[in-house]
Amino acid sequence: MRRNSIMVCGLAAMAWLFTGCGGGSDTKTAENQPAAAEGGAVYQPTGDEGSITGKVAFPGPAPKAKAILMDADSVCAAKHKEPVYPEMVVANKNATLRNVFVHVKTGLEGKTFAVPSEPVTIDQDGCQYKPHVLGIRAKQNLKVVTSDDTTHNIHPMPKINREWNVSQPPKADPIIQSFSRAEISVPVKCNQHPWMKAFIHVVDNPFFAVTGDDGTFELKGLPPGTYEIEAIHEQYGAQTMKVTVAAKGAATADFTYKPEQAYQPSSLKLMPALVLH
Ligand SMILES: [Cu+2]
Repeated sequence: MRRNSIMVCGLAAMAWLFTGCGGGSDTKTAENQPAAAEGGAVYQPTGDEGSITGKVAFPGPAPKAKAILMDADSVCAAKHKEPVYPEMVVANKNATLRNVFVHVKTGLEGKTFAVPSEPVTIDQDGCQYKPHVLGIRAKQNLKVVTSDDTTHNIHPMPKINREWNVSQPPKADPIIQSFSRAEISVPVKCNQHPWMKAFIHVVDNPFFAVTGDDGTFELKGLPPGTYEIEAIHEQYGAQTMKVTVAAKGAATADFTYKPEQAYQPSSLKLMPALVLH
């Protein structure tokens, strides 16, 4: 009997521990606070910092996309006079690619950077996420707002962070959440509207950018050093490049994605290099 009761207590203690780790209110509060960087002194600029700029080229025409059918929710449909296309592949007029997340993947080991107290905002507007791709620091607040007169249910699906989904009716207060660990490519969906998709990239340094309508990016304030820069696109995957930033230097990192890569990923190695006109 005695042995059994010890086991029960042990199990209860374990259950308590797991609850405490996984989703207890204490943990939740801690996660929602902007935190100072962990693991040592925060990096102090020396005046020698440099930058990396680049462009993400996208030669050739973008694959044709079907317009999104929003008829399932008349509020969503009514907000658009023009057809709305998925943002999976958005080619710019200057033959560049939008929504590519570029960041420093390696080279900053041993350095820590303060987490901004300002949140990163994602809006649900016209039943689309704005922005479609965003970068955020681990432990930085994510502020979810809505501009729609319909209820959304935002649902990020991380692999190593805590998964959550929160319903947000029209005019509701912003939802404040955060991700405790760095994790690239966290898919986000809306449980109400299956076409709503976004990607959140959670990183542990401030050197990241998302390409806009000119396909360029800039990573400023980098300590001198050699870095592995990674570009990530939801359809075309990841590419990396080694870049050295000299003291007060301005380095370049240009990437290229080809439209056909998205649809034949398994045969890429067998294909000769394609020339696009
Ligand atoms: Cu929604």
